[in-house]
Amino acid sequence: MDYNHRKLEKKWQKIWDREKLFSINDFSKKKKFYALVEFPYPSGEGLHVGHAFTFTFMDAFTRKNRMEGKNVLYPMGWDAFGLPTENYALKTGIHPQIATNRNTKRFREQMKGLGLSYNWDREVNTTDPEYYKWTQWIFIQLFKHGLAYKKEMEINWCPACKIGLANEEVVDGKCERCGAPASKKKLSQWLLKITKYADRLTDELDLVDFPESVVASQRSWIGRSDGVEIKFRLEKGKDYIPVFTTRPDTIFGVTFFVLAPEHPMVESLINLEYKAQVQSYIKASQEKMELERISETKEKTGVFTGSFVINPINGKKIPVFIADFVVMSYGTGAVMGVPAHDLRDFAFAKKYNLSIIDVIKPKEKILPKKTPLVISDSTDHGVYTGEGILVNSERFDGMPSQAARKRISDYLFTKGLARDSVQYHIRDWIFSRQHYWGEPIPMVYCENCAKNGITFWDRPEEKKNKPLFEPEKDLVGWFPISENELPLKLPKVKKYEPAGTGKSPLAVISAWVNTKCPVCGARAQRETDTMPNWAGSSWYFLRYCDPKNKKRFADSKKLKYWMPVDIYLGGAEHTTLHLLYSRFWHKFLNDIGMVPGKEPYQKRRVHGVILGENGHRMSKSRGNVIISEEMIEKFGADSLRIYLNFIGPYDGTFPWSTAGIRGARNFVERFWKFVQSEIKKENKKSDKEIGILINRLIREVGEDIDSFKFNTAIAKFMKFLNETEGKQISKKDLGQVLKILAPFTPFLTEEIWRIYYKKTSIHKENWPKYNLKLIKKESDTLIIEINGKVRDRIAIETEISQKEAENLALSSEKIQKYIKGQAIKKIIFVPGKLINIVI
Ligand code: ANZ
Ligand code: ZN
Repeated sequence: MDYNHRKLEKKWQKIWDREKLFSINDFSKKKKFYALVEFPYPSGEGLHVGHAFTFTFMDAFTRKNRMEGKNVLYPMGWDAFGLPTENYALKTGIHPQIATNRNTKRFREQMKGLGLSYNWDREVNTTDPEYYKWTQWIFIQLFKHGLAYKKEMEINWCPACKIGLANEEVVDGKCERCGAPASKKKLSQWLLKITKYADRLTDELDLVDFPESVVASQRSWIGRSDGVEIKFRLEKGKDYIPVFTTRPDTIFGVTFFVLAPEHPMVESLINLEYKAQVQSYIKASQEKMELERISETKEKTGVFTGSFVINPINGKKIPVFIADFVVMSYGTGAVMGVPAHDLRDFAFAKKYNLSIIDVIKPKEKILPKKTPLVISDSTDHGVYTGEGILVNSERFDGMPSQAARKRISDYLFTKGLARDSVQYHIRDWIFSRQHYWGEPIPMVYCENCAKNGITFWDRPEEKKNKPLFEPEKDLVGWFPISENELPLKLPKVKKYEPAGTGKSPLAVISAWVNTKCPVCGARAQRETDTMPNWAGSSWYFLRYCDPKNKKRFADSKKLKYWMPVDIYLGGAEHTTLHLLYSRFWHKFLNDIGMVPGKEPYQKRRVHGVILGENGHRMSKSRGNVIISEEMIEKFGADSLRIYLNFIGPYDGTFPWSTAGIRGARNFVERFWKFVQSEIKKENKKSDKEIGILINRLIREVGEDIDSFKFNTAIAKFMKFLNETEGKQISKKDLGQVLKILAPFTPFLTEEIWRIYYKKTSIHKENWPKYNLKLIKKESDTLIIEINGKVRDRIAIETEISQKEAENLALSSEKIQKYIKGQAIKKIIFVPGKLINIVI
């Protein structure tokens, strides 16, 4: 029988579809297992081999879990809102929904071609109104609970895309999508208060199994900073201005004081003499973007106000400046300047010739007691930002900085001049986009109600519902549409171009915009912004638990059965945004009693990347994209799967290699021929050593799959084939091998299985058990070294003890020659492998 992958793979695809081989039941008595891979954006190019890489090893993993008797939820869907499809519509006039449907169809076929064993009856699509109905519904709940608000905001603006950008979409000052330099624009935006969850998003990372690098970048993105607020009194008048600092131990080193240009106290502090200068400075800084202002490398600028504050620790007079490296959105918008120990303060002090006082000395540089300490304004001054010992700090001198931090704040606490403060770098999530191809934000603005000062929470029927968080003040006139009007569908438009005025294309469809106020019935307008493409992916894992539910986003019993996701595989690029946003939504839904558990994902793993054959990232513009369909056509899905599993560790980065996939194809063919030749020999027993080899293979392949070492699993099959070719193997034993190879080459193993073994699928078989006793008897080689040099090798049983190994080694004739008359200092033993005698 020839190995014709085209015929064979098409045939099984059809049969599996017909038999609904991988569909599952909720509430089965089997142990549930929820395996999730990030759903793709269905681009027009189709599935490339990088997609195939990440999907195919997860597929092997889930197939093994299924064979072990678990009820495996392994769904797939489409994260289909977004700019590329909208831009395509702009260019071609083809409705984004039509393009999306075409692309998803192609993706689905290609995934089936690859033999991916998804629960296809649970597919979701974020652009399906039956899906985004619930995305809108969740938004309404967020609004009702005080977590969505509207604010006139200076946003990052891409003049080329004519779209507002979230901070994370601006990379090096440029639009992430098109590369044009980003500018600023004032727009009224919807924001979500992710900041209210900042503490839990940090702390509750302890509850989950995420790679350390993921935990670290989530923590640093949230940027929790524990410090103190210290009040500085104005020299004139009674007012105090608080600063936020993480280094109260440096307070004796304060030589200037800085307010953000937007600080509310600025006005009252400006001395007449300096007024003109200060005002022109404030105007200039309004033109800059926040990112530019806080950049470490940009030149620090500022102006003197003519006023002074008093340092609460020693009563010293400190000049007050206004400088735009201090931002109003962090801490208190005011900073105590310590140039000796802070880089930005240092640059500022240099520029404006302010004095620099060392107050922390690195431990090793502590000066002998009698040396007079120089209060320095010298030019050869460096900045020391580390920990050390206090100097120039009166009664705190000689104290380690960490201890001084506490002592100084305690002293100020008792005087009522300080309090603990925790700050977070994370900002509220800007949730408005001025685009067509996204979920319409289901809100209505009523001028009439706004005039009467009515908010959503003022309505009598809302009085008894207590929002989780205090709503923002300026939301008069804004109301969600009634929940039974959901989904609020995207209207048909003639043009997909953003209005360019900052409004979305929906703004020009007056029939859609004009509506009635859900509260007073007066004429009102719909919100015309749409949601960011992060919205649909923030809760899709919940919908998979119950994708067809019409009454709820998912039934609570089903959620309870399936959640949390046991393993979530995704890309490194989704570490900070998608992962944070979806954890935030899940925590909120948990707070309002809609989902079980605090965290949605129990385990996160980050997959690697397949580069183009030339070692560059695959991209259409580089022309190095390898489409999996073409590889499947040429080499077969089983060979592609073997190649991608074998290429290296799942989290590595590898260039595609056509030679590599040829090698994989050779292995597949060899295996095919091996089976063909063995299976014909009737009624035979396996050779004795085959039994041992197979037991070992079952154990090792199983362990490798469990620990995501797919490449070494494949290597073991290759070794096995080398060791077995030419020997006798029984049909039963061969069946065991087929079963454990089935997760990797589902087509080929199914073909053989259904011809020679059973009428039912191999993929419904149980994962084989191994016999530990047989493995234990297996012999191995013990390497014996003297002082790290190999001196002998002896055959042993794998699991001998150190004592046994020592006895064996010391009784070897070769070894005895070396150790004769020598003292043995140490013996190092690596079980089953090596013993090293140090003499
Ligand atoms: C005095 C000081 C001395 C500071 C020193 C640092 C080192 P993180 O760790 O990121 O929280 N800061 C506070 N509010 C600011 C604002 N609105 N704009 C710009 N900078 C601000 O940083 C905390 C430090 O950032 C604070 O501690 C403050 O400078 C500065 F040797 O206070 B520090
Ligand atoms: Zn109204």
